[in-house]
Amino acid sequence: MDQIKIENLEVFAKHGVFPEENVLGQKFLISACLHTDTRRAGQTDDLKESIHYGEVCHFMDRYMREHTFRLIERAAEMLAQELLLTIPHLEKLELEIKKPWAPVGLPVEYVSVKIARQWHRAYIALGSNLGERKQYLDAGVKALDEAGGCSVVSVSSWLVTPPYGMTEQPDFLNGCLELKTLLEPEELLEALHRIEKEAGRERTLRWGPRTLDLDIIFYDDLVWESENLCIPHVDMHRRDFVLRPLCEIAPYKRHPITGITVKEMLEQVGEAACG
Ligand code: A4P
Ligand code: MG
Repeated sequence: MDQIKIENLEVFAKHGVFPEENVLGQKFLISACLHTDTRRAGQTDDLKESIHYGEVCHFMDRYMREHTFRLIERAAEMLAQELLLTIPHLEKLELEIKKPWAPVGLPVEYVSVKIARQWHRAYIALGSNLGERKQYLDAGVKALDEAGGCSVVSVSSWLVTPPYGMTEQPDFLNGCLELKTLLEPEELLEALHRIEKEAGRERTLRWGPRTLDLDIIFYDDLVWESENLCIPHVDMHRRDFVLRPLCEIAPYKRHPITGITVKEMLEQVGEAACG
């Protein structure tokens, strides 16, 4: 990814732990490294294909002046999030906020916080086999699109599938979607649980009937295992009801452990079922 850099933009703002800092204000220096693909702009000479660094400077200046935070950690977190949400073509950024007049009572050139934040791509499997199944899935898509720091990129069709695992239950309606998100994996899982709960989901039986089930299938090329979360989803490569809709929106996405594409995994599941 290419980079556009802004070094030491000077802003007068009122962030700090001491009340005087919130009243009097002081100087901050902001540096940002914007990761984006500049190739189209390089070929066409068209600013709309790139990031307008002047606009970014004014955005950062305005945001820092119009808000007051105690910590520069918080200022950096919020500013990075707002930039990623607002600036077209911005995929990732490194942001440093320096505080040259920090009240430490000793001679120091500056103190600073530097963070890196980016958009992530996740694939989410949706399933429902109770009540108005289509409405639950549609509501799940809408809720995810409206969740903070999330934007739905594409959605598969909804497919009717026979129950897998516990077979004595109604047929499912299943689908998959691609999500652009600023949330970290555990935060995304929390958001999914909140949306399932809003759909009236009750966790009684494992693999049992549910109004709405939302599982993380992939998150970038992350391989992650913790007590609550396993990415990629442990059983996805065996599940026709995940692979078929996923193949509609991401046939060439590779499993980060096996290197096998979704399309190939789907073919393997079909062969296993046949023989
Ligand atoms: N968890 C771990 N990894 C993940 C992940 N990648 N995404 C944990 C989401 N959750 C993950 O899930 C149990 C716990 O798994 C979560 O609390 C989370 O911390 P759950 O949704 O509470 O319970 P569950 O869904 O009953 O269990 P499980 O094992 O997730 O079941 P599945 O895998 O969701 O299977 N047949 C058809 N045709 N279509 C279906 O959609 N779904 C199931 C449920 C069974 N048969 C089906 C279908
Ligand atoms: Mg689940």
